[in-house]
Amino acid sequence: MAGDTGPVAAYPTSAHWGAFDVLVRDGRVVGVRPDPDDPAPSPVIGNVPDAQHHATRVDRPAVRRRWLERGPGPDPRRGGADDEYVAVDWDTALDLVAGEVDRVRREHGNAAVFGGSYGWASAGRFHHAQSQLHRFLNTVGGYTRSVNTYSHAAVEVLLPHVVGAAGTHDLLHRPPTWEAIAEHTDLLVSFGGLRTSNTWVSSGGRAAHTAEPGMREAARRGVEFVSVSPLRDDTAAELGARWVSAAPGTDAAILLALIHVLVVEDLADTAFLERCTVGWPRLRDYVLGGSGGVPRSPEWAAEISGVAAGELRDLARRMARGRTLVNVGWSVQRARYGEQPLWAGVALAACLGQIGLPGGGFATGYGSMGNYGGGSTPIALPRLPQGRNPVDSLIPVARVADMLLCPGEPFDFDGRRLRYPDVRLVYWAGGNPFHHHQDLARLRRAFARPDTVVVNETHWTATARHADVVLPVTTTLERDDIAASRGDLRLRVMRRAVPPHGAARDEYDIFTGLAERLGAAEEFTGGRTAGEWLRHLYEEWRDRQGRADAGLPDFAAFWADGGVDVPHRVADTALFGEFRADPEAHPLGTPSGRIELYSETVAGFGYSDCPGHPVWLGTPERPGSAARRWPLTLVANQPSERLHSQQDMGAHSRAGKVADRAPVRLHPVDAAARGIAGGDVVRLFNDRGSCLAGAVLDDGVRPGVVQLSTGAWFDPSSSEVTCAHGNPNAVTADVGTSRLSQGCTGQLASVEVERFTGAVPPVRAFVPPRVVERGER
Ligand SMILES: Nc1nc2c(c(=O)[nH]1)N[C@H]1C(S)=C(S)[C@@H](COP(=O)(O)OP(=O)(O)OC[C@H]3O[C@@H](n4cnc5c(=O)[nH]c(N)nc54)[C@H](O)[C@@H]3O)O[C@H]1N2
Ligand SMILES: Nc1nc2c(c(=O)[nH]1)N[C@H]1C(S)=C(S)[C@@H](COP(=O)(O)OP(=O)(O)OC[C@H]3O[C@@H](n4cnc5c(=O)[nH]c(N)nc54)[C@H](O)[C@@H]3O)O[C@H]1N2
Ligand SMILES: [Mo]
Repeated sequence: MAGDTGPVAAYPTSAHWGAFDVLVRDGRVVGVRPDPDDPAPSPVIGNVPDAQHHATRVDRPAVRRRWLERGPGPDPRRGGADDEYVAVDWDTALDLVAGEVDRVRREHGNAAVFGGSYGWASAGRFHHAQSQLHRFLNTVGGYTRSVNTYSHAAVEVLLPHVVGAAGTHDLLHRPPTWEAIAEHTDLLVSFGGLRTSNTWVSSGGRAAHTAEPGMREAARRGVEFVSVSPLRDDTAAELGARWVSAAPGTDAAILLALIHVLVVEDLADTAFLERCTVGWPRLRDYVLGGSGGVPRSPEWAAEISGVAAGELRDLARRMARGRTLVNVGWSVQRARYGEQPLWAGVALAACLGQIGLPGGGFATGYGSMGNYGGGSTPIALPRLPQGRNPVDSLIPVARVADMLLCPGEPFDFDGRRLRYPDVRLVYWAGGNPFHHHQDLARLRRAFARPDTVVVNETHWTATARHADVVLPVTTTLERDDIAASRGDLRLRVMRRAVPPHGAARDEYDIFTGLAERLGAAEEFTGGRTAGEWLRHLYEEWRDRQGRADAGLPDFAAFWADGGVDVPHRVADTALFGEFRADPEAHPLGTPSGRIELYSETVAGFGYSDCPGHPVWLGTPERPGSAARRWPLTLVANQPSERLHSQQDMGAHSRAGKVADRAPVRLHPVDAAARGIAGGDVVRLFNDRGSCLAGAVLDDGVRPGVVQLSTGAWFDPSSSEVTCAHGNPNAVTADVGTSRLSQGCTGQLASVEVERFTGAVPPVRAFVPPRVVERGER
């Protein structure tokens, strides 16, 4: 991939999509090459060279002209197509931001500063944008924070009620490895598939991609796979999985029907249920249709899910025959009522009686993240300490638009009734809410509300274009850092490969500059330079490994070697093994100490959208007449072309576009009914918004379903559609999973699709905004 003149140097580095070498000539990135030790490198690395030097890199601090001229205040035109920026020098920019932080904290208190700032940013343990921002804000009095993730908020909030906090942690971080699955598991049933491209990614970057080879080896050794999903290619063809094509959002019904079969055919492990769970009689009663309810039979579930009753019956019997692992992927809970399939999945695994046996029971994350099933390392990775936040104001992360639109209003969250703070200053570093949030037209109205929006960014994303002050940040290729993800095999050096782009600065330097202006420099820096921090974080991590690892190299040797293998790897554990063996001696962290198939706590909250045991609450989006108006279900899953919105201008991402836009896949029958041909520009729409996309016909998509992955850069420049480029969040609903978790529900939405017959607008997402010199018009 390198050019053909001049000497090329290779710099090993790391990104969330893996370890690779950057090829550099004359200070420019000219190519990439996979790490030779990576058994299954990801093509996403192909986006790096274009993104590094793209026209959308922010090269100077920039201030929105209207904010500069009018001062802080709500502005309905924030992010408008006519917005113009004025370039300023760093001192001016830092004076403006520090002055505004100071004004807001004095006039409104620190809770008026939102530093929730969710997002994946980049790999690198020290220059991690959110950690830097949080540490800075904590030194100047604190901020309103966000809790939990867009990824799996229902896992984080519901499962502690079901299996305890430590049990939830273990489910997320110590599930059976792929090797254990190959050895012990007969059948892996995955709700939400096992998408290979999702395993290319691990937060923090992984030394080697082990999931794809792990799955393949498990299949070779005879593990059978069942993939319950609306897409055939959610599981790689070579695994030979049985595809159970199911209507999206109906997993809870399917799971309840599988339980029904186990009960009526006397296949449920009642000894396990009695010994290790509470609430089974109530759940059994519900499933059987007691107290005037409906029996949750395969026939009942077939109507809802489109999966034949016979197929469900066979599946339940097969599950009971051998060692079975039930995986509920994160997509399944990233929808309205997302708690239900999770809880029903635990209940099904409990009925099978295999929780705590090697390679059996329940899991949540295979096929969602690359490090899941890749082993664990119990000692935490190096991490920049964030200090203490003296402000107690918080929101569930996906309620950001509600917070900005409804200050002072109450909301429910996990049994608590909280109020939204009155936020005046939004500070975002390392995330792209105009990628990740739902109902982007509504988010634009929300971003009009605060007095000031500050964004640190490498690129002119849609979020940067909604900011009043944009501070240019270095990419990982422009700074020294240390990389690893949870459970990683190796801690790796990320050495600076190229000089900073334009005037871009490291986050650490930016926040040091702000802290100096606010009298908190000493507290923020701890008296260390960035280089001293790297050494300190490494040495502290090495100390934590303990005596047995006195052989770990010191920092200088680690840096010179380019990395060190992470010690104390736990290759395998039988998840919940001790609990299973003796639930009295090793109780779970639930009120009963057992798996709660009925939770008095959750029932006590009185939430109709998340009652005391798993139930079927209906399809996620708008039944009845709305369902007839928007008859197709949009699956807005993760893109195989990139990570979220990052590097969408890169070569691998561009290669996936159709008619310049994000590809939308639909079944040929649905396409024919609408006169749509492959390659057409189509419009996806509902009453919330619309976006254009390029049609791809594929019979591996379930009829009635359309699939448009996330991450096309939001392009609101056309007056005819909400997004001209194909960002699915133009049409998704901004509503929580339930009052319990308030999680992101972006995975599914009801839509209609038509051939776009108007004049097709150009995609303008990759044209940076106008930035003028001060005084220039
Ligand atoms: N419809 C729908 N929406 C979804 C989902 C879905 O399934 N469906 N999934 C959701 C999920 S699970 C997630 S995790 C979110 C992801 O949403 P995000 O994490 O917000 O998405 P990214 O595109 O990774 O945004 C990271 C941003 O950080 C910037 N960046 C990179 N490095 C640095 C740095 O060093 N400093 C600074 N300041 N910035 C940096 C990048 O340029 C990029 O703009 O999306 C969610 N949105
Ligand atoms: N290449 C790449 N990999 C990624 C990411 C990325 O942006 N790019 N993002 C990473 C992040 S932050 C996260 S949180 C994980 C997310 O991991 P997941 O949530 O597991 O990933 P998704 O791709 O959103 O969904 C997986 C599949 O679930 C299926 N599905 C959707 N709805 C339903 C349903 O109701 N029922 C059933 N049975 N199946 C359904 C869809 O067909 C979809 O392809 O992925 C990570 N991996
Ligand atoms: Mo995520």
